[in-house]
Parts: sequence; structure tokens; C-alpha cells
Amino acid sequence: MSDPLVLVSTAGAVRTLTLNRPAQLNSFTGGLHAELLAALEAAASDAAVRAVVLTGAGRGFCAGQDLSDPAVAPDPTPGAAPKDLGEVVTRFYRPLCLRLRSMPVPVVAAVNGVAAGAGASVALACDLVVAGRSASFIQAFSKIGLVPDSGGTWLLPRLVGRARALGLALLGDKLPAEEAQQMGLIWRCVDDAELAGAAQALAARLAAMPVQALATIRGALDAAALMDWPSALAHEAELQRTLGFAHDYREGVQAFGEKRAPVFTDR
Ligand code: T3D
Repeated sequence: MSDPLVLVSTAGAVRTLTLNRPAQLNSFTGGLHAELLAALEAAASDAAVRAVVLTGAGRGFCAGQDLSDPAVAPDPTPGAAPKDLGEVVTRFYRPLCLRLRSMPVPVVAAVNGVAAGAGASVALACDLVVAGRSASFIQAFSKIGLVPDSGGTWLLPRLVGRARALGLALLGDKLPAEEAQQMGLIWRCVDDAELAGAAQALAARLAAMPVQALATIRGALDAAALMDWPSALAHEAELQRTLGFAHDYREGVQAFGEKRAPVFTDR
């Protein structure tokens, strides 16, 4: 039997998903897409899971699309029809990015090495990105004549502003993790030896929080980016109405009054 392309482990309420094609720097194939999406679906529907960590096996996080995959690699045969990359992106990357950004629990990317092309976009689509000091982010698309995908065009300018987004996307240079933190592309850069522990600790901390509210906060920020001021205010009121009826709000306020740690259960 072949090795799983995504390793799945659980510690407490934290589910860890490890991309497992280390010899190819965990680049995406149809098989990896299928296993990752299934693992995310399973985490989303398991009430015991309250946070997810996404990381990579070996020395890389994810080098984006596997460029040797026959589904995308240009056929050198004279007259061969070009591959429809729009179809690949729509079929594989779109559902993955939509799923990541609609998870009912927070997702932490533990970027253990290079994150290139769609690998960088997938990391940046997670809620909090922690990277090891030797990790890097590469907008590799322009170097092979493509445009940032998997949400890259949406995420980059929102994270770092248009000037830096264009610099990264046009030049495709390797951005070290420390600089990525300095420019606000990621949440934290930590020493390599501390990465796994830091990501797990962060995820465990999030898992103990009111995760329904955390997922709602993510959605609210995404939605507000497309709204005018009055609409955002109205949307906040709607969300507050929903969360105000939920158990976790009652529990949070009650625990505060009783000077005890809250026990959040909504999801
Ligand atoms: O095409 C579509 O479907 C549209 C969707 C596109 C989404 C995208 O992600 S487009 C961008 C695709 N990714 C890239 O262009 C990155 C290509 N990789 C690199 O530029 C470099 O590998 C890295 C900068 C990421 C790392 O460099 P380095 O020197 O640390 O490692 P390496 O030696 O280049 O790679 C190690 C191995 O991984 C090597 O295999 P080998 O020679 O040891 O057998 C290399 O071929 C393999 N590898 C790395 N990236 C990919 C890959 N194999 C297939 N696809 C890859 N993307």
C-alpha cells in the first residue's frame, strides 16, 4: 500500500494535517488535493476537533502545483493541445481554498520550509501563519508565466498592500520568513526547532477559545473587505445577534463574573 499523501494526527482538540510528498517538497497532485480536502472535511465534521494545524513533511511546506503532473505539464509533442489550467484551478484549488476559509475552527499554518506558488497561497489562506526561521515564501507563478492563484491576488494586497504585493508577485523572489513577519504577511517567525511546539501551543490555545466566534471573526473580516462602512456595521450587528444567542457568550460572561476559566463548547 502506498504512503498516505496527508498524515493525520490528533492531540487533544488539535488535528494536525501533514502534507506528505517530501521528495517533491509536498507539491500538489490530484491525489494530494483529494486527501487534503477529505482530511479538512473530516476535521470540519468532527465535533471533537477545535483547531487544525497544517504543515509539511521534510524540508518543505509546499512547492505549489507539481509541475511534472501530466494534468498540467505542457505536452512537448508538436501540435499537442495545451492543458486547460483554468480547469485544474477550478477543479482542485478552488474547493481547497473555499474549504480552508470556511472551516468551523481556526487553522494554523506551520510553515516548516519553502512555500512556493499555490503552496504559499494555501499557507496564507490559513488563519494564523507561523513559520520557521529557515522557511521562505515565493510567488513562483510569474517565473513560469502564470498569475498568483489559490487566492493569491486577493490575499497578497490585503495582507501587505499593493506595492509590496506587486513586488512579490512580479519578481517572484524568495522572501525569508523573518521579512515576511516584518511586512505583515505572516503572524510569527520562530526558530526552526520551536516551530512544531509553537504551532501546537497556538492551536491548543485557540481550541480552548470560543471557536464559533473565531470562525465568525474570520468570515467577518473577509466579508468586510468587500463592504462599505454602513454595510459592515450592519453585518457586525447581525453576527453579534447570532453569537449573543449562543451558549459560549453566556458561558464567557458567567465565567468572567465567577472569576473562573470558561468552558466553551459551541462549534
Ligand atoms: O499549473 C497549474 O495547474 C496551475 C496552478 C498553478 C499553481 C502553482 O503552484 S504554479 C507554481 C508551481 N511551483 C513552482 O513553480 C515552484 C517550483 N519549485 C522551485 O522553484 C524550487 O523547487 C523551490 C524554490 C520551491 C525549492 O528549491 P530547492 O533548491 O530548495 O529544491 P529543488 O532541488 O528545486 O527541489 C527539490 C525536489 O523537489 C526536486 O526534485 P529532484 O530533482 O530532487 O528529484 C524538484 O524537482 C522537486 N520539486 C520542487 N518543486 C516542485 C517539484 N517537483 C514538481 N513540482 C514542483 N512544483
